[in-house]
Amino acid sequence: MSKIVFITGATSGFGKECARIFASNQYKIIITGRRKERLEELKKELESNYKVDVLSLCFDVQNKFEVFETINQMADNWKAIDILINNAGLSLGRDSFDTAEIEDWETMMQTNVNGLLYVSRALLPHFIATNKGHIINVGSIAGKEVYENGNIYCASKFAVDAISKSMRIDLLKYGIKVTAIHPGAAETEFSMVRFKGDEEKANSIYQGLKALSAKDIADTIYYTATLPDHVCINELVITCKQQASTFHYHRI
Ligand code: NDP
Ligand code: 8X3
Repeated sequence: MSKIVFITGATSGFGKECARIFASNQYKIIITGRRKERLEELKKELESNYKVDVLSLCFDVQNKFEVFETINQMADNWKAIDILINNAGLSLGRDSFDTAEIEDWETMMQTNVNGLLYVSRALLPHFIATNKGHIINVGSIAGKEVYENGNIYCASKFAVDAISKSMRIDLLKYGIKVTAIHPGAAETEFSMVRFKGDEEKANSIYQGLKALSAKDIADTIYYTATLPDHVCINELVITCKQQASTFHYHRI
């Protein structure tokens, strides 16, 4: 029987590439995000290219009610989820603590932290019922080291790191594996979102770098998800070879 993977933030970047790699390996896929048209497009692509079942769920992870309602209303045949990839997230702004927009902070915390908590709790009963499952949380190198003007984005990803560690301990008794993936700079829509559509600023992040691609991260996630059942990668920090920390880059 095909395994089921539930992916948050599948309309772009890492999440979209995860959907592709799992579908190409005959998993049943649940794709989620706020942009309905993108979800529908991706569903068609996966169904047509890989002949797999795809369920598309459109919701905002910040909205606790929407998250629980949507997940509770899934048909029973979709509820036996094997893998949850908590990937939806964003950074908004790269400003000093004293001038950053408070609304940006709120959105980052509500999305990167609360959203991950809501989705995880809403799905946990299905994992617990079967005494198995794998939760893969996408953190960041920004959740390992803070950097200038990274403030609350870093805080949200430090929280993902702590939550992943806590989940691993508390869910041990249910046979649920928890893996945290912490990427460095990767070229997706991330910087366009962070800099609110300012293409020049967004592109400058990747200047002189062969940055990670969404596929690099999806391949890594797929690897961690397909190891023998008794093996659990706890966490991985992954950068391109031109990055050594949040501060040290060798740009050419
Ligand atoms: P993208 O901007 O390309 O993708 C982000 C995804 O998150 C989109 O599918 C978006 O969907 C979804 N998302 C954002 N907010 C919400 C929300 N409120 N509700 C539901 N879905 C939401 O960025 P990446 O693929 O790069 O980012 C994926 C994750 O990786 C994030 O958690 C990010 O912090 C992390 N990360 C990224 C790095 C990078 O350099 N790119 C490095 C380290 C970590 P939609 O807008 O349709 O809702
Ligand atoms: C994204 C990587 O270094 O821009 O999480 O914060 S960084």
